[in-house]
Formats: sequence, structure tokens, C-alpha cells
Amino acid sequence: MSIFYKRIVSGALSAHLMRLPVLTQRLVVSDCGSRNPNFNPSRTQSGKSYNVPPSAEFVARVSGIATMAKLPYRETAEGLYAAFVGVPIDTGTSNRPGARFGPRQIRAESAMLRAYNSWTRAAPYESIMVADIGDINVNVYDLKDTCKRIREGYRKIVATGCIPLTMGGDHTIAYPILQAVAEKYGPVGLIHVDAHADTSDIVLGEKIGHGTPFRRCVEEGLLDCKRVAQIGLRGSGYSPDSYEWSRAQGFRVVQAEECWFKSLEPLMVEVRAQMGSGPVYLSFDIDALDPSFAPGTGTPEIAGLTTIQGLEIVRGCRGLNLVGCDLVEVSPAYDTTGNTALTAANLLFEMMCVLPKTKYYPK
Ligand SMILES: [Mn+2]
Repeated sequence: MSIFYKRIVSGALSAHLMRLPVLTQRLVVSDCGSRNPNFNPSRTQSGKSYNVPPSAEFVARVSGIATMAKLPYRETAEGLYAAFVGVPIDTGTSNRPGARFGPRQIRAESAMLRAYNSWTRAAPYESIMVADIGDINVNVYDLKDTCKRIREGYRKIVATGCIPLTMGGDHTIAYPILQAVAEKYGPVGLIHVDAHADTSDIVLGEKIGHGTPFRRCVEEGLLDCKRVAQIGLRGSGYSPDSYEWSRAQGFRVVQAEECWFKSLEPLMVEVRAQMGSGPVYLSFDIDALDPSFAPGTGTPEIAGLTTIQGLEIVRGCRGLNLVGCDLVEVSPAYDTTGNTALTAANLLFEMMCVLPKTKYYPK
């Protein structure tokens, strides 16, 4: 069954604030022509319209085609302020495979997402046009060709001015995405949340893989290295100072141990100052979180960030000039509870909530 829906937001927002999600939702069920009994046409007069997911108050969460956040599917990024995009690969993975199924599982678990951010009071669907534009058509037999396909796909997305919110896929994808992003915006700042620096040079004779993307990005001048922060790094290393290369480039490295037992809000004040007003890309590897929170991933490391700290990092990006975000390395086969993909879906929602034009209600 296909369900298409669109809500038109009234111009007089404040008057209908609490009632909008119910009263202005428009729903058409294509196979039987029935209508949402709660749809009220008198609430739809407006100059502006945005895509809004159907509320689970009226449409069963488990119904419909599983798009991200139950948003409409669109063929292209044209006319969108931001777009959820899947990049289903795991051919760059060094250990457990399965991240190619990440986008599908994140979409499935995203059925729990509602329209508003209850703590920050962000109202993305009242202020920005967002849709799910499907997946990049990757080549599962050839990683280099896959990178080319990603780069070309993202060139088209960013050419429209749309902000990509990417569902990975292993971390290799950040390299071709940043090639496209930097082509448009110039060298970008990077907030990289991860258990690993992903700055290896050559692994098993290969330059492309999920352990090398940020080395390649630096080599190609895609990053403004003084505006790079790597947060959550940990685990055993190949040398006493695993992050020497990162620091030598001018990156700020925040090891996981520096985050233990703390709120990361003060850290994010410093990170925002470091990023300034220039373009920033946020790349969030789910393995930054402790495996007790997010076990479904390819290269887990113990003693990582909490889910709460992950939220603090993403919420701490509010006010930055974000030009793209990704959430990578969800491997559903190792995620028996679905919690990893659920966490990923929520982090992507939070990323949408901190995009520059997202509206906030006063707290
Ligand atoms: Mn990574």
C-alpha cells in the first residue's frame, strides 16, 4: 500500500501551535481513496508548505513504505532544503560486514520519530522542506566505482543547495561525499565523532577503505584542518600515539577518556568557537557510542560515549553553518534489538533539528 501525504502549514502558526500536527495533516491513501477523518481543510490556507510525516495518532507506524522518518520519497533533491540519502555499502569494511543494510534498518526504526523535538523545541517540519531521496546506486563489486558514483550523486544533490543527511553505509562514503561538498563550498570544517581517527594511509595495499577517508580528504585539500575536531577516539593502537598524524594536521583530538563521566556541553562550546561561521560537515560514526548502546556496528570499541553524550554533540552543533551530515556504520546483523538503528534514526533527526534554518519555539 502506498501512502502519500503532505501537510500545509498555516500562516498563523502561533494560534494553532499545539493543534497543527493533528489538524493540518493531509493524507491520501492511493489504493482505496480513503481520507484521514481528522483532515480539516480549513487549516491548510498558507503561503508555505512543507513535508510532514503522518502522525502515529492517525496512521499506524508499521504501515506504508519505509522512508526515513516516514517522509515522502522524492526522486531528486530539487526544491529540498535537506534530504535523507542512503549509501548502502560495506565493501570498505575491515571487520564485520553488514553496513550495506544500515539505511534500510534506520528507515525501519525511524517509524518511531515524531515531528517535534521535545527538549530543544525544534520544529523542523514547520520551517524546512525535507524528503527521503532514496539511495545512491552503488556498485557492490567495485569500491572505487562506488566512490565515483557517490561523488557524482552528491554533486547533483549539493548543486541544488540541498543539505544531505546521509545514512551509511561504512565510513568510506565520507570521502566521496566530502569531495562533492568541498567542490561546492571549498574546504570545510569537520566534526568527526568516531571511535577511530579513520586517517590510515594504506591498508592491505589499498588507499580506499573505511579506515582511510579523512587521510584522503586532507591530501586533496577538502578540509580546513584548523577547523577539524575528532571526538570519541579510543581503543588499542598501532603505536603509542595513535592520533599523532591528526594532531600534526592541526585537528583537535578529543579522546573518549577525556569525555568519560562528563557532560559534553562545555566541549561543544569550544568546538563551536573552533568551527566559527564557515561551512561545517558533521560525520558521526555510530561506533563512537559504547557498544552497550550501539552494538550493531563493524568495528566496536569498548568504553565509548553514551547515547546522551551523542545527543549533546549533535545538539551542540546548533548555530553552525552545517552543509552536510552523515550517520555511518550501522550494521543491523549485529543489532539484535534494533537499538543501534533506532539510535541512528534519532541522531539523524537531531541533525535535521540543528540545520541552520530549522525553527525553534522558545523554551
Ligand atoms: Mn569511522
